[in-house]
Amino acid sequence: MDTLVLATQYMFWVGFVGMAAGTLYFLVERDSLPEKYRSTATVAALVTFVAAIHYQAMKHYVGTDGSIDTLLTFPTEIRYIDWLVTTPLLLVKFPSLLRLGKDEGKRLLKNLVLADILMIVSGYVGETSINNAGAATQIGWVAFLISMLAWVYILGVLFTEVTESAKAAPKSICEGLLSMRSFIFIGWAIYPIGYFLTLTSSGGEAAQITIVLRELIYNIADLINKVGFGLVAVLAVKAASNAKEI
Ligand code: RET
Repeated sequence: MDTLVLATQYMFWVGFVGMAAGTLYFLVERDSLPEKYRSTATVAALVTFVAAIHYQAMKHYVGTDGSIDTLLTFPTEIRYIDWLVTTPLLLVKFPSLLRLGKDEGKRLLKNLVLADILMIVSGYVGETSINNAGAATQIGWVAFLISMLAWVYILGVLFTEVTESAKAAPKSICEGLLSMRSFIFIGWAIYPIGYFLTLTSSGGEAAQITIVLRELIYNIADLINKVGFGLVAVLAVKAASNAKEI
């Protein structure tokens, strides 16, 4: 238990350092990409930079003293503000790498971002209600379902429309887009698992532990989905440029 609390507290630290290091890497790599594709690295750096600021704040709130009371005061609103800003930025990378026509790109982005905002806002409403009650709530369940539906919609768009257009992109970019699609499918699935843990708890100390575990899971998922996802996108552009496909 103490170890779990400490591990979660230190993962806020590791999250901060990882996001800061990711930002530096994406900015340094940016200039080595073909000009038309540099925005991919810029957006990746923006995502990790915004996250680094939020992790800096969160790590300050949750402390490093191994005490569960300190950790349970973590600010859910900062976590969700971070997601509200960073997830649309992650989704922007799809139309930008596909290099779609203006109208087509705009429409695709609009659908993805609206569903994404619904997913995050609904998750926030559910999670704060669970935190306040210290256990599962009805609002928590309804919000979970709405959020899940929005995520499934995003996956639907990625597996149909985006996959179709990806086939027309240069080979390395297409491969990168398909891996990025897997991040949204597998990497993003980690978040509802974390949330679900708190939905199945009935209160008391056990419920507090699920909240701590949920935050640990979110921290690990964030590193994968922000730094890992950015790396895949940037390396795909590099590979395409090295192979003279773009
Ligand atoms: C919530 C609520 C329960 C249902 C679902 C959720 C999804 C959260 C996701 C968050 C992704 C965050 C990322 C941040 C990185 O920048 C809100 C936990 C489906 C998918 C990728």
